[in-house]
Amino acid sequence: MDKYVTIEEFRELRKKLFTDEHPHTLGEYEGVQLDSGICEMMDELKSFKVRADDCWIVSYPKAGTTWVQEIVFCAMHDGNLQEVNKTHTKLQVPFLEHSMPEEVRRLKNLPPTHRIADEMPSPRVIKSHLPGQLLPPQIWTKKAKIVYVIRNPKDLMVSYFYFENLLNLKGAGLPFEEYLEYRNSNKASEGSWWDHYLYFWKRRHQPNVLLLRFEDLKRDLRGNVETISRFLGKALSAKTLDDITEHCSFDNMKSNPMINPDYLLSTDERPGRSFMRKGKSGSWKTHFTVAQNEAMDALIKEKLHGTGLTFDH
Ligand code: PPS
Repeated sequence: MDKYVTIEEFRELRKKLFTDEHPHTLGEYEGVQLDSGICEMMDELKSFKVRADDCWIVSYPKAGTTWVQEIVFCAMHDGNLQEVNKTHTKLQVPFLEHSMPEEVRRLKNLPPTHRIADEMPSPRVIKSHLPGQLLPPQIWTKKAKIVYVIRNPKDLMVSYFYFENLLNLKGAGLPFEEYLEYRNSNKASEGSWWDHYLYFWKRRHQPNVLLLRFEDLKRDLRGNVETISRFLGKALSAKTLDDITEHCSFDNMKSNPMINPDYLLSTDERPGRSFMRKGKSGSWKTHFTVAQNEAMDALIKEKLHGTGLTFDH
């Protein structure tokens, strides 16, 4: 993407989004709520040409996408961190369905993201938050590698709550109680987290799928860096695995201007308002009331009953 825009230009274009002129609105595509702009692209995305040597990072938002994406990108580049740090990760890893509105892109002749991805050399790392059934069908016939990330849905709620407020998305401004109701309904963007999770949970044993948990990355980052590298067919040295682990620690990712999305997304610069917010497991404990926790437990039980998918407390 850096062939089309510099980091500064991207930042300037991005400032125009989610304002009164370009508010964040949702539409519906095949029964799933998505950003209106994404709905308009969806028919075209179905014929997106997937390559067998792609690695896709797929997730429900706020599950740990950026973290896993960075590990994958580093491993794909054999741990060459100089190469990895050359430009911002957001310009190196196309976010398949996410393009700025045409009138904004036109200011810099920036094509939609999927067309830029079409031109990128192999091997590509591609990010998507689309639910499995809406991903380009070739992802299954070409057997591209897919790393799918899940996170305790309670922490996902907290992280998404702050994110929607940070970027002025559809759910911004709602009190936490109402936000929980919104995000736990089919009216939320990207559909319900449980449908999203279960699509990949059911496919987790397919050889081209690696399902990871945010909580496991927190417990053992080095081990997960190794698992991801092996999945990508990379036999990296212990030193390289150590370096990637260090590069992908929360503090390093937050302080690395080529990773932390704050600058690119033109987020609110007040202290404490950051994409890289806390990076912890269990944040929900300081946000949920006892009643909210009970309601969420009941929902998790109802939606995941009989699937084998559970979450630590
Ligand atoms: S997005 O917008 O969907 O791409 O967001 P996503 O990247 O999926 O999730 C953002 C949350 O992941 C946390 N994060 C990390 N945690 C620990 N270590 C590292 N290295 C790391 N990188 C990102 C980020 O802080 C968000 O979680 P919260 O709980 O809001 O802090």
